Amino acid sequence: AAASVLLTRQEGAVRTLTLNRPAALNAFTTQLLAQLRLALDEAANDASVRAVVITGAGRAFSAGQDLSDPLIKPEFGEGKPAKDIGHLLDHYYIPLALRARSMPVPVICAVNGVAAGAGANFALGCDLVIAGQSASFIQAFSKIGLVPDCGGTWLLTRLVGRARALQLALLGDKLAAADAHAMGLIARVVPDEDLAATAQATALKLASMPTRALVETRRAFDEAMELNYEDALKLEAVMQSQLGFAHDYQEGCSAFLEKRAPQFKDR
Ligand code: T3D
Repeated sequence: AAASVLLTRQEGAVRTLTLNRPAALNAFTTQLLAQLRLALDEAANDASVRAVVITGAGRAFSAGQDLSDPLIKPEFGEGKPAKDIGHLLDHYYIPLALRARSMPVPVICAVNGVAAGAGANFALGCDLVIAGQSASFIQAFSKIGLVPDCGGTWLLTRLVGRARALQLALLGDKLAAADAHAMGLIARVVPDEDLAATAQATALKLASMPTRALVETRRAFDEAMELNYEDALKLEAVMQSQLGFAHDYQEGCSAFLEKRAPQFKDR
């Protein structure tokens, strides 16, 4: 039987999803995009999962859209077949990006090699991006006549500012992991041989923490980017009010005062 294009495993409360089309540098076919979204749905709906790690098999994280994938909605112009990329985004990339960004648990992307096009931007949308030292990021879109998608326009401008976002997106040059880290695009760079263990240890640590508060932190940061200062302060108050009645806050305080390790369980 053909190997699955997405591998799933779980260690403790950490679910790891591995893109598995190494011969094509884990380029996204509609099949892989659908399976990744389904796997995230399953992780979201499984109470035993408290953190997710996404990584790639082989020497790449993902080369982005598989440019040889069969047309998903053929249209014909000037006598030759064309594909409606907007349709591809509407039905595959947008639901996937929204699914990842709204996971009820933290999502770590372990970037093990090149991340190009939608592969780069899918990674950058995750909560923590940890890269191996030989990893790289390429906004490949301009080279084939497209704009950054899979959240690139929103993510890049916010992560590194307009000037550097445009430099990356217009030139489409390969950005080394160390440079991506230095400009604030990603959280951390580690030696290649330490990547999997670092991602796993970070995920296990997050999985032992107050999951609901972590996820509300992500949501607060995303919403705050669209709010003025006073409205951000008020959103913090609404969230604190809700979290303050939850189990994990009581447990966190009790454990601190009793000088013992907390047992968090909200999700
Ligand atoms: O449909 C649409 O267009 C919608 C678009 C949606 C969003 C996007 O993601 S657009 C961006 C798409 N991605 C790219 O343009 C990147 C294309 N790939 C590359 O530029 C290079 O492969 C890399 C810089 C990523 C890596 O270069 P290198 O030299 O390390 O590897 P390689 O030799 O180019 O690739 C190895 C194999 O993977 C090769 O196959 P082969 O010759 O061994 O049979 C290559 O064709 C294949 N591959 C790499 N990227 C893709 C791919 N096959 C299909 N689609 C790819 N994107």
